Amino acid sequence: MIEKKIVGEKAVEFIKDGMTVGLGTGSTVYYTIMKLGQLMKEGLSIKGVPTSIQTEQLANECGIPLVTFKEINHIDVTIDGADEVDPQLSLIKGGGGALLREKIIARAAKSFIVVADPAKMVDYLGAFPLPIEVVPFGVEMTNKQIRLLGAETKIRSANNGPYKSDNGNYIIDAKFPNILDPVTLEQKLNMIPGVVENGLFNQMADAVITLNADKQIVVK
Ligand code: ABF
Repeated sequence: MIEKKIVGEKAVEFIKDGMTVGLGTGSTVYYTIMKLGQLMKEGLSIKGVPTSIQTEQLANECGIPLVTFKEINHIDVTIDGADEVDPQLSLIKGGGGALLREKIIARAAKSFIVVADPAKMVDYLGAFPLPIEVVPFGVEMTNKQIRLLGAETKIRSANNGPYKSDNGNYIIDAKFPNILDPVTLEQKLNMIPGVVENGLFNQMADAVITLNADKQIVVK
């Protein structure tokens, strides 16, 4: 999709020589990482912190050296995609299953930049089922507790049973009606025993790169 390439590649303008960069996961930030790989061949020097095993492999292929939190105190800029973005720049993330590492790496960054094709821009969050990472133990009970908050839920499945995140956990996809108060919902979900993290990213994004109706790049 050309929109993903345009916004993904635009994000490299936020990266300066010598930075430590949080590398997101998904089909939009793919283009950011590919472009960073190209720029490194032309002399840019950065280090990356990957949000998933998939991104770790891509960064290796692109020649981006990787570091862990043992070696750094902070990340300069994290760039990542989103499944939905509302007008306050609250996000739903985790469609790709990497939300926990994505949130840790977004929080660790001085600046968090989101790359989102226009289809991701919504008035209210919630049409996209909210991904929630849960520990396998007691998943049936955790699922019930999430439903009590008003969601229809599904334990995400893969080919051979439940989908497993890079952290060995399950993902519950929770379809809420329009999420009018994402801040409160994020907190309520994380108070349920068994929930590790949820895909609501509130008051975290510093900027969102997208396209307007005339297909022009806009930074919100
Ligand atoms: C990741 O990539 C996820 O949090 C989200 O599910 C996805 C974004 O979608 P896309 O693949 O369209 O960039 O950031």
